[in-house]
Amino acid sequence: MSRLIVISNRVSAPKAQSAAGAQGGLAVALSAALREHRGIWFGWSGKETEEFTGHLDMQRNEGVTTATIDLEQQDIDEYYNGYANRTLWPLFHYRIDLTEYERHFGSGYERVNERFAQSVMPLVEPDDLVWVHDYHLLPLGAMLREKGVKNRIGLFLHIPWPPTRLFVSLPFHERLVTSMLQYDLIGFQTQEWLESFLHYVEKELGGKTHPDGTVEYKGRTVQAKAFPIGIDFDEFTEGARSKMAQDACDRLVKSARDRKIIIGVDRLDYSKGLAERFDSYERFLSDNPEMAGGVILLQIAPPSRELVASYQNIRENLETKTGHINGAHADVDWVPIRYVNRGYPRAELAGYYRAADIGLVTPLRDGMNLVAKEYVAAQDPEDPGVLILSRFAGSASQMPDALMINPHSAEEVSEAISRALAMPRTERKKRYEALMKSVREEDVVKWREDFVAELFQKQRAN
Ligand code: ADQ
Repeated sequence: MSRLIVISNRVSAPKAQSAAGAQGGLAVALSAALREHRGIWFGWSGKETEEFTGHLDMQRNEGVTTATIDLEQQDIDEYYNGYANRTLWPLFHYRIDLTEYERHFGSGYERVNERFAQSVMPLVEPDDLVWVHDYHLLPLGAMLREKGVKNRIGLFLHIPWPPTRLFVSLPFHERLVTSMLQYDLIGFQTQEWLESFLHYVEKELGGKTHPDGTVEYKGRTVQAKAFPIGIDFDEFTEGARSKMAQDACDRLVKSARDRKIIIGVDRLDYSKGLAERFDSYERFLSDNPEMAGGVILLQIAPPSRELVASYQNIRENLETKTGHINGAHADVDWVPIRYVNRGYPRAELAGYYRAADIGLVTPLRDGMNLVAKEYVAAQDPEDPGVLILSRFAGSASQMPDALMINPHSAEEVSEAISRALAMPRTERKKRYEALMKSVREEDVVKWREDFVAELFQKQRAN
């Protein structure tokens, strides 16, 4: 079995995972793969240093070796808060209105990718499989090739790939994608993002693409393919059966006092459609005055990327909206929105999902969206809640039995809430069972096994 080197912006060591308790299944799944492959996880430590030295901090925790580097303040500003989160993230989520194009962000991004390449090089042995993650590191494969790395290198993009017409608004877009064509395998979450990528390669670069996702470009052959990510089903359902989950469920149900519960769980990010969700909920309250005092929206939204202005704006906007909706509709014994800005251990979160009659997942654009899958996995099979899901989430293509909505239409979301609240148990169970089948079968273990197996089949470069 080849050794695996996983490279991502941040590294999540197993110890840190259990301490924080709020880590996603992705970290758990990658750790499991690294253990099996005796691999190494390389990335930024999250720490700042006066002057970049490339010093590798190697640690071994619970069978996983991690190697991290520290970055300079300027690196963090330009690469992480700059190009990754002010340029690529909004652009890839179709928000060119929020996309900032600063030349020094681009040069910082290249510099840090170069630093990653330089630092990880000594760790790479000839037969290792190298697996790079996400939009922070798109040109890394090409930089490794320039340094003579002939290993099989794959990239998985966790976020959408935008339509060509939007993507070309990025200065130097050709350079970015040409560098990506140095990977052997490029994975996307869904067929839709894969097709957008192939369209770009064909129309803008003049590459030749085939229906199976093979790309031919200047004598190189690259495989592009969809690998929909899932949750760590076993770990999540085990947590959902724990005492912590049961206690959380009881606590929420008790505090709701027979009211219907709608739950939303999202990082505080404009791509998640939170403002639109709150507006839709208000629409529901206005359209259904008889529901006053009968329903609660619990929105759990831990802050993220707080150094980026658009994230500060969304936080302020949601605080204002919550105040406004609660002010307009609340009564002495009822507050329509409970808005909570913190993270919870996964088992506790599972309990909250289970207590909720509706899971409201309304991103405007999302690579996949694991919350939709977690909500389903946490339900009581005998009395499951209803998932309302945005058609613009990657997960929509795998979850056709959710109530599918357009998150921009408050009317549509409001109607879906009414429909979900009135849905007979037989229909809820039928939908739940169909959804559960895909959540169980297409889990994170399958995702990584499929990706690694596909990468393993590729030939080493000559
Ligand atoms: P995210 O944009 O972070 O991920 P998502 O897939 O929904 O989005 O995953 C969020 C994770 O964070 C979930 O596991 C959720 O349980 C957890 N989480 C959120 N709020 C929490 C809280 N308050 N407490 C504890 N945990 C919380 C990116 C892409 C997605 C893609 C994933 C994986 O944007 O589209 O699905 O990567 O590839």
